[in-house]
Amino acid sequence: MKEYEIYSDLRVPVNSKIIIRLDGRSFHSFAQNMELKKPYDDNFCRVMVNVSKELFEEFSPLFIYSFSDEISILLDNVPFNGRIEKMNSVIAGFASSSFTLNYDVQFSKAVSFDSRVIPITDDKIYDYFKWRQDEAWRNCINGYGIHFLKSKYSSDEANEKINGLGLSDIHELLFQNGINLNDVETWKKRGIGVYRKNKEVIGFNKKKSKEQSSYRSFVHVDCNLPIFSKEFFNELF
Ligand SMILES: Nc1nc2c(ncn2[C@@H]2O[C@H](COP(=O)(O)OP(=O)(O)O)[C@@H](O)[C@H]2O)c(=O)[nH]1
Ligand SMILES: [Mg+2]
Repeated sequence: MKEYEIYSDLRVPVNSKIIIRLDGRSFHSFAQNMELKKPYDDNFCRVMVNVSKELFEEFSPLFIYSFSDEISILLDNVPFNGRIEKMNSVIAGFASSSFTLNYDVQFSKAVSFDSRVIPITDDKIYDYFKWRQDEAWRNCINGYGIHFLKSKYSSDEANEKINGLGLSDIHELLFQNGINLNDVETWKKRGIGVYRKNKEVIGFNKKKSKEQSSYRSFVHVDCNLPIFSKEFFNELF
């Protein structure tokens, strides 16, 4: 019967880079059921950061980027010999259970993430992450915008109003009403990155009888990302 498993050999080339993007399934309903704070719920974001960190430790990617309910994982050491079914199912499963383990409140319905594999070439890595970071920014403005409008109008009216506004109109509307997005925390506007960073450690060299410095890498969660540039990724790897 093994020959019936016709998709199990679908692979990406092992020497290539890929991005795996996870997205929470029906997290709009999850947010409603769990009464998450709007537009940003600190505890939900803490959990997503922990999931990203655990994914980093488990699959050793080059870079992870997360905002809202999505996580993009850039891998150069393609796991599972590049088998797509295996990568999508294991990594989505890992994220779902990590999310559940990290949540401090029990929920009644199981959560899940969908997962997709995106082959990527070096020259497109910046474009990909810039695309997702622009989405994080749009999400931030819209999130604050709809939250403000719903405090003034009915839900239907607020939705109707926001649909007629561009991003700069929403920015202006918020500003006129005392909400300055410049003062909002960077992670809400630009998302969160996880990557390896070098740290200098001072040790004592017994043979030479003197202190000596060396570098050790550690997993860094960056809540103060810059606006992505090509240089950011050139410095990273
Ligand atoms: N209240 C709240 N909701 C959030 C937060 N982060 C993500 N969400 C919800 O998650 C959804 C993610 O968008 P999307 O993936 O398109 O919706 P889905 O298909 O229902 O998962 C948003 O629409 C929000 O409803 C948060 O910090 N607070
Ligand atoms: Mg989702």
